[in-house]
Amino acid sequence: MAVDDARRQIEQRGYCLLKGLLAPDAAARLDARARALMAGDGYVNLEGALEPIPDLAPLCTHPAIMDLCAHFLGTPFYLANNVCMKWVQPGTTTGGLHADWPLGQVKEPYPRWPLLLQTMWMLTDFSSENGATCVVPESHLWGQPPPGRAPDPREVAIAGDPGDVLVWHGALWHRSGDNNTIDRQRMGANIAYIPQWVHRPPDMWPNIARDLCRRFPTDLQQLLTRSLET
Ligand SMILES: O=C(O)CCC(=O)C(=O)O
Repeated sequence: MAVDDARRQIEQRGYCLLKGLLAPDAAARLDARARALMAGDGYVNLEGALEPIPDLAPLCTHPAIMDLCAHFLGTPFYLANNVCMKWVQPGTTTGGLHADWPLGQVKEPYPRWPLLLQTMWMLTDFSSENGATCVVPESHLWGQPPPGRAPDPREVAIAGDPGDVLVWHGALWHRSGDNNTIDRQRMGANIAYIPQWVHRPPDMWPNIARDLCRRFPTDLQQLLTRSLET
């Protein structure tokens, strides 16, 4: 998708789907690596996944994502969550509808510009059957959070292939979908970015060891400036 179309879709609908940013075999390798580190039932998160899986580094600085971050957040911008793997296992029921932090701590009506830009790298296929992220188009323009956590009749499940990336405005109402299959996993790498003027609470997401950070390319080191262990 042309960069202008991606920007326009995020402005107007609150999200866009970028196709094929990662090769399917690379997506499959990251999925396998994550699953080996994750345990539990239902919807399992691995917060701060960049530290145990440094191969996620190129996803954090992909040029198409950097362009959208610079456009919507201004420069400099920073990583917020240092990658969270999000695994929806077969038989998992719905995640609650929400808008993302720091909304909830911000006076309504919410601003039209994003306080957080979100991405979900699809490492498996995403479908309405296996728990694709569901979004309510244009809800980022409504200036408020959803009235409750129940699914919304206006929502759509964003289907995609391994290597595709869903990008959304942090005020867009969204949730993880149900996985109604008996055997199809859904794994995503969720990477969130904040503008310079939004401060990342030090205990909200895992930080990154300084030694590891120094081994990353300089553009990623810059994005991690706010996330270093003390
Ligand atoms: O896992 C998903 O599809 C949704 C993720 C989500 O709700 C979030 O990152 O805020």
